[in-house]
Amino acid sequence: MTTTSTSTPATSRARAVPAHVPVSDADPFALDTLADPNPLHEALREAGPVVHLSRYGVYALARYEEVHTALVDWQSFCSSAGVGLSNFRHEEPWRPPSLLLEADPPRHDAPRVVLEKVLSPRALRRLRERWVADAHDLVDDLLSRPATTRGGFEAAREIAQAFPLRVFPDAVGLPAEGRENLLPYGDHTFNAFGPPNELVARGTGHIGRTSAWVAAQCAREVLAPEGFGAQIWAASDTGDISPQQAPLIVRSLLTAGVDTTVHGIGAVLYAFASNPEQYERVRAEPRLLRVAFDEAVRWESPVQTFFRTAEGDVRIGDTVVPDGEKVLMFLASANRDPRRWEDPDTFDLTRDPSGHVGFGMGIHQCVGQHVARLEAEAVMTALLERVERIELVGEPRRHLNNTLRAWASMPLRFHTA
Ligand code: 4MI
Repeated sequence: MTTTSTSTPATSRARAVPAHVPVSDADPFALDTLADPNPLHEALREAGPVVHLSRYGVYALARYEEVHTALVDWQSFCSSAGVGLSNFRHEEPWRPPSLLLEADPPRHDAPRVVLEKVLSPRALRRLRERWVADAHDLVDDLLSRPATTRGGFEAAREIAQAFPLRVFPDAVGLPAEGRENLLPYGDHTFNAFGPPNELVARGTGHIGRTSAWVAAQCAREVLAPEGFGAQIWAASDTGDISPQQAPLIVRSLLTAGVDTTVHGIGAVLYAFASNPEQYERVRAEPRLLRVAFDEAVRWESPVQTFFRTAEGDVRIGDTVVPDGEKVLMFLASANRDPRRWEDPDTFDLTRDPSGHVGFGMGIHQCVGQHVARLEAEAVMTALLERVERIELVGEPRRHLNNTLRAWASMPLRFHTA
C-alpha cells in the first residue's frame, strides 16, 4: 500500500479530496487482501483518522473512535443510499433494498420494532432447550465417527455450517425443500456489497435462481405457523407493518441469518482451536462461554465492513466528507484498534469485549444477535460437555467474500473427555 498526503482526483465520480487526507491505492477487496486483511487495516489506522481509497473514490474509517462515531450518527452517515459500494443515488440496486439494512428512519423503524420483538431474548427462550438438545445430537453424532477423534473432520462444514442450517430454517418456518439455496444466496449478497470483482462474478450463475427461491419463501402461505416468518406476517394483521413490507422483512432474516452465524460459529471454533489454553479456561469456568462468542466476534469480525453515505457535508475531525460520498467502515479494524483494545490481536476471555462493533452500533446494530449468541452457546455448551481438547490437525483455509471473514476448511480433531 502507498499512502501520500497529496490528493489526486483518482476516479471519475470523486470530487477533490481535502489536501490533508491521506490517500491509499490499496484494494481492500483484492483476493490476497481478503485472505489476510489485518495488515491493511493496521496501515489504514496508522495513516490517519480518515483515509481516501483512490481505487474506488471512497473515504474510509479504520479507527475505533471514528467508526463508532459514524455508526451511531445515522443522520450524517445514512444507509438508504446502500451499505455497499454501489450508491443508490446514482445506481439501481441489484435487488429491492432491504427495509432494515438499507433504510433510514422513519422507514426503517416499524420493520425494526417488529424484528426486535420477534428476535428478542424473551421470545427466543422457547428455543433454547431444543437448540441445546440439537447441538448435543450433532456433537454426539460427530463423536460416534472414528475420524472425529482420530484422523480429523471438516469442522467448517460439519459444525459451523451444519448447526445453523439444522436449527435456523426450522425456527423461521421454512419448508425443507431448497434450503441449500440459503448459503449461496447469502454469500452472493455479501459479495455484492463490494465492487463487481470476480467474487461477485462467481455468483451470477446461481443468483437468479437462488434469489427467486428466497423471495418465494417469504410468502405467508409458505411459512410454518409459529416460526419467525409467521410472526412477522402476524405483525401485518395488527397494522404494525403493512402486508407489502412483511415479505421483505422475512427476506432480511433469510439474508442476514445464515452466513453470518455460520461464520460466527466458525470464528469461535477457530479461536479455541488456535488458543487451546482459552478452551481449557472456559472448560474450567463455563460461565465464560457468553463472553467467548463476543470475543470471537470482536477478534474475527465475521462482518468485516459496511459502507455508509454522507448525508450533507459531514465533518469527521478536521475532514469534511462531501455530501453523497461513500464511507467505508472497517468494523474489523475498529475491533483491533490498539487505541481502544489492549493486546487487540489476542483472543482473550479475561477481557471485556463489550463495545466491539462486530454487530455494528446504534440504530442498525444487529437485530439477530441474540439468535446468533444462542446458536453459538448451544454448540459450545455441547462441545464443552464432551470435548476436552480441540486440535487443529491441518492448515485451515479461508473462504473469501467481499464482506465476510469466513472459513472454507477447518480440519479439527476432538479429544474426548
Ligand atoms: C449485517 S448482515 C445483514 C443484515 C441485514 C440484511 C442483510 C445482511 C438485509 O437484507 O436486511
